[in-house]
Amino acid sequence: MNKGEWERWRVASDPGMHPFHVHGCSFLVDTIEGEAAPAHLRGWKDTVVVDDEGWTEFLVRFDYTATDDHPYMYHCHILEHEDRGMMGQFTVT
Ligand SMILES: [Cu+2]
Repeated sequence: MNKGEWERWRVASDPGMHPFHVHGCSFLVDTIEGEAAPAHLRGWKDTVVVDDEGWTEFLVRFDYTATDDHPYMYHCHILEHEDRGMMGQFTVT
């Protein structure tokens, strides 16, 4: 991912509720299953709930470098889900 550039991320859910969290940024929820985000989900977020096999899209930008030695993470905030693999890392250059 390139520092200072906006990206549109789409996060989809399997059954269940998943509070999806990204490190190193705040983001703007744009759409939920193609519909404009409701008022209570607008504004800067670092976590968004995705559930019931739904999906959401948000706009994200990273203003700080994250290296292979110190990458950022994204993950579900439910510990059991993290432990089962709902977690990843990425760099910003
Ligand atoms: Cu989860």
